[in-house]
Amino acid sequence: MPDLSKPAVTVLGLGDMGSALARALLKAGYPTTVWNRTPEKAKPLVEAGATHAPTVADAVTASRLVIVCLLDYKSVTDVLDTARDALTGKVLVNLTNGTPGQARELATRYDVDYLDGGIMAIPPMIGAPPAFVFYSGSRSAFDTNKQVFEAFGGTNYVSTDAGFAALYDIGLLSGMYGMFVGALHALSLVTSAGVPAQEFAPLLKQYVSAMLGSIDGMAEQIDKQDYAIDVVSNIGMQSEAYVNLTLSAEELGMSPELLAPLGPLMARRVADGHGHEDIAGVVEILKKGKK
Ligand code: FVH
Repeated sequence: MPDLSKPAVTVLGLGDMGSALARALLKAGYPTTVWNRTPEKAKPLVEAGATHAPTVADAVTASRLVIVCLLDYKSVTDVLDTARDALTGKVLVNLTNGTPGQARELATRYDVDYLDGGIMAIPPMIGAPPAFVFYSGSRSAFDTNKQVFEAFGGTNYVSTDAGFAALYDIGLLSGMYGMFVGALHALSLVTSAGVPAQEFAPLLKQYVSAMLGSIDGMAEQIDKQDYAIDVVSNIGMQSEAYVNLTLSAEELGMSPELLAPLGPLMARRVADGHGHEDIAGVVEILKKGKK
């Protein structure tokens, strides 16, 4: 049963993530109204105590706090444009994945108190401590509703700039996909040579975990724009060794295309006279864009 002393919350979008968010709100006792393009997806939530609204405008009208979690920004504006008037004066929290620029645009599209969010969890994690969400945008909207957001997991407010939650989200996803790139290449390499992936995986995890500490040193060098501080393995040496990653893949008849892009970037840095410095200096090439 919802606790009527708690603020009402509306959730627009009942995909895997929207449903998990609505379920967490219900579990925490918040009176929850839900809407989804395909209304059948509301059924299990209604059985768990949610109210189903037939239209977006009805759903928005039901609560001061409106949370939207749809596939992409196009679906968000398609849905919210149908309820412009009803949105006026509401707190709108957008937890849809997008770019910082998209978040900033959405922040000014409607007459709302806007918060953007980046969910750092998969749906089954929602509601438990390892899950957390980056928030940015209206500080007062965050402070007023922080307790509600705690139903989803940890809260991390990063900036009044609405684009920053997406920035931090994409930053962490970049690290995750970088790890996936290395792991997929490594497992492809060893299995091409007949070594079972499951036999090699513990070694991979042990080595990658040990290397994680190097992120702190890189961050210091990048902030100081000094890639000669505490150099352990200079990029000149690493650039030569990196060629062997591609050659080994080719010897085994596998494609080196996942890992290949870093090689020419390292070689450029060496050619520019930075061979004695650390690999972190590659960011200086990346930050200049595609020149
Ligand atoms: N699931 C995950 O692991 C990740 C974790 C981190 C955050 N992401 C982002 O969360 C957004 C929603 O993801 P999702 O997992 O809920 O996605 P789906 O299960 O595919 O549900 C998509 C919902 O969007 C609705 N929808 C799509 N297009 C439209 C449209 N043109 N108009 C109205 N609604 C639309 C869809 O409706 P329906 O198909 O059920 O009718 C679902 O409600 C996403 O940004 C992730 O990147 C998830």
